[in-house]
Amino acid sequence: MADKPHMTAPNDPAGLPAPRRETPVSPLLLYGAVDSGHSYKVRLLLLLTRTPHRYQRIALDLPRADRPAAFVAASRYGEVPVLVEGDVARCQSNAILLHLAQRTGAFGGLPAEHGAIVQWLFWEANRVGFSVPNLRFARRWAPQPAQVMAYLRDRAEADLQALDATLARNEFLLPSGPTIADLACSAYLFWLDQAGFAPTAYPEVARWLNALRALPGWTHPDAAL
Ligand SMILES: N[C@@H](CCC(=O)N[C@@H](CS)C(=O)NCC(=O)O)C(=O)O
Repeated sequence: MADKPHMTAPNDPAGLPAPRRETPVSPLLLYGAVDSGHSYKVRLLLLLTRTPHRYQRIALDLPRADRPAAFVAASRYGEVPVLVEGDVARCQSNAILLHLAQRTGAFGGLPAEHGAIVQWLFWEANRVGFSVPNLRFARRWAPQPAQVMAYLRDRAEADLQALDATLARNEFLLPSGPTIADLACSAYLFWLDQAGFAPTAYPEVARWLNALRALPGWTHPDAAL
């Protein structure tokens, strides 16, 4: 990565070095965007773990080439979120969650749960992290033909049903308590009404979202992003 302006302090006009900072600049920089549940998962984990970081919002309505050069350089897939740490730029929200769980030692579950957590992250990427955001996007910003809307709605219903059935047996997705699996799978569900679902339509999901809201440091996506 070429661009690391946030890592350097400016010199003064006389050419003297900048005074030593009392608090070092955070080495973590998260690029995210409003309305992006994928960004929200990562931001929420940083907030819940009180991990020092900077957050920079990217305007996704700009064409990719017109976004800030440092972000374009860091974002391998042109998408948010991206977590920059020194010379390393990490993409893909669930991969970032896995990294941060290891880095912080929090929300990673028990060692025996790691395989199940990874399975939930892959499930989320292909199921509830696809269906609900696309349905919400279509309803709010980009209406689609009826057949497409029905397809998205059917998929979202199946995914919410699957979550509801699991959560009827467990308080969180994994027995040990809240993990990155919960953060990933719930991210877009704090906007469930915008996808056209009543908050109480899936009672176990509703209970689970309330349990997540009760975590110290939990922040609604509209405020976090
Ligand atoms: N699989 C990716 C999905 C990321 C994604 O879809 N990001 C969207 C916002 S939620 C984005 O950056 N869209 C803008 C674009 O593609 O130009 C992840 O989990 O990080």
